[in-house]
Parts: sequence; structure tokens; C-alpha cells
Amino acid sequence: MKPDGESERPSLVSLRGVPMIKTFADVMEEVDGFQAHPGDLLISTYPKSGTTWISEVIDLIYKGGDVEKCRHQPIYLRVPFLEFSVHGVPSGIELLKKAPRPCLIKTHLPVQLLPKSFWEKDCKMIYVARNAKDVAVSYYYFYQMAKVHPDPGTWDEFLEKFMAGDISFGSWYDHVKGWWDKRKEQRMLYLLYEDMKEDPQREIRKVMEFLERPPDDRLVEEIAHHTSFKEMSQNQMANYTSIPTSIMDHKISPFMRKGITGDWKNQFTVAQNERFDADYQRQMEGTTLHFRTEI
Ligand code: PPS
Repeated sequence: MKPDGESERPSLVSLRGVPMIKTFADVMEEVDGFQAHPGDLLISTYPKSGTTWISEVIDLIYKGGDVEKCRHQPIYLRVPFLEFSVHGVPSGIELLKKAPRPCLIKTHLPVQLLPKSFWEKDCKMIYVARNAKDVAVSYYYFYQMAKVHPDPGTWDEFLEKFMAGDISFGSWYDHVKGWWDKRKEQRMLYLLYEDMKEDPQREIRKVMEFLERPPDDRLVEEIAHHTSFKEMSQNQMANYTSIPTSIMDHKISPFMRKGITGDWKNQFTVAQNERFDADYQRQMEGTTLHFRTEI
């Protein structure tokens, strides 16, 4: 038992070989049977890769840049999280049952676990990937504050688990490569967090083109402004502060933590970096997918 009424951290279960939060795995039968609408837009990411950022960008595009309309609801209600299921709050499937369709849908599922209906209905998909080192750091702090995760242990222990893929949603390496390999078979836009940091307006234009929206410089500028890290971290409808603290405790680490590329340099030791790089080469060998770890 933990002191002060703090609940025990749950362990992960294996869902067809992918480590998964148990309450998420429990609803996978329902998720498998989910019927996508041809007009639904899927936002897919490995955790901590810019999901909330791209979701806010896309919601603003859909709402013609109307910030007030986006402020009516928190991001997790505007963009239901397909496989999300935690006691005491509505699950992704429950939200989607009530949502006006077509709609925006978030997932962190590895490509092989995506319900087949998304492929059959030829839904458009936007995937965002972020470099492994910054994801590992961001995930380490998120594991601490989002209590549905197991205890991350020390940073060194967590980094080992990251390299082994022994964390919620499994291997980062398999995830980014799996979705990359599918991008040509599907109507998919594959974006990189580092590109969004480097030139948000350029990437917003790409998204608008993919969504067949007319180019509009003023709209692009407005969206870039409202989705900057500074703006989003202060926006209660985007920063997850409206989630009960029993689920996310921002006092441990804020959801909107730093929002930069290269924070890994403040976390990795030289030895950890060398070991990580060697393992990275092995795991990413042969892929045409390349990341920048600084911009
Ligand atoms: S989750 O829980 O998987 O959905 O998290 P996700 O939204 O994918 O990733 C959270 C990280 O993204 C950063 N973030 C941003 N960076 C730049 N600009 C904007 N607008 C932005 N919004 C969120 C957030 O701070 C997390 O990264 P870290 O490195 O932890 O700061």
C-alpha cells in the first residue's frame, strides 16, 4: 500500500504483443469493432509526439480559425481518444458514440492494431512523429504525472525500458516505422514534430492542403499564433488541466512541459547517449525515415 491514500500504479498487460495500460486493453474488443465514417480524420501518434498540438491545429482549421468555438470544450472532448478507458471518465468509445460524425479521432495504436474499418473506409490520416530522445524524456515525465502508467522508476531504468519497447503502446521504433511503411497505401500525411517547431506556418499549410482547404495566409498566421506552445500552455481547453488530478497531476510535471526540440540534452548522460545511439542504429537500420534531434 502507498501512503496518503495514493493508489498503487497498475502494471501493463500484453495486447497482441504490445504492452498496454490494462483498462485500455480491456476495451480493445469494442475498439476493434469500431465503425469509422469515411469522413472521419484520424490523428495518429506515438505518445508525446505532438498529438495535442496537431489536434488543436486541425480543430482550428475545421472551425475556420474561430478560437472561441475551440474554447467550448477541452481537447479530449473535441478529439476523442479512441482506445482511452479509465474508470470514472467517459471512454473514447463512449464519446465517439455520442459525437456528431464525421469527426476527429485520436489514437496511439501501433499500425497493426488500428481497427480495420479505418482502412476499409479509406479515412484520411495525419501521423506525427517526434525524435526518440525527446519522446523518451517527455514520456518519462508524463509517466510520473499520469497515474494510469506504471511507476517509471529512475530515468536510467525508464530509458532501458524505452529502448526495449517495454512501455505503454510498445516500441517507439516499431510505431514510427510501421506507420511510415503504410503512408503510401493510405491517404496519409506523415509530419515531424521538429518540422512543426522549425516552421509552424509551413506545416500548417501542408495540413490545409491535405485537408483540401483553400490557402489562406491570414488563417495560417492566426492558427500558428493560437497553437504556439506559449498560447496552448495557457489555454485550459488545450493544456489538460481540466482532467481530474487523480488522472493527471500537473504539480508533479505539467502536461505542457517544455515543448522544445533538444531537451534530451538536459537529461541524457554522455554514457546513456552513446548507448542509445548504438541501439538506435541497430533498431532503425534500413528505414528511409530520418529524424533531427536538434533544429
Ligand atoms: S499525449 O499525452 O501523448 O497526447 O502527448 P502529446 O500531446 O503527443 O505530447 C506532449 C508533448 O508535446 C508538447 N506540446 C507542444 N510542443 C510545442 N508546441 C505546442 N503547441 C505543444 N503542445 C504540446 C508538450 O509540451 C509535450 O512535450 P514536452 O517535451 O514534454 O514538453
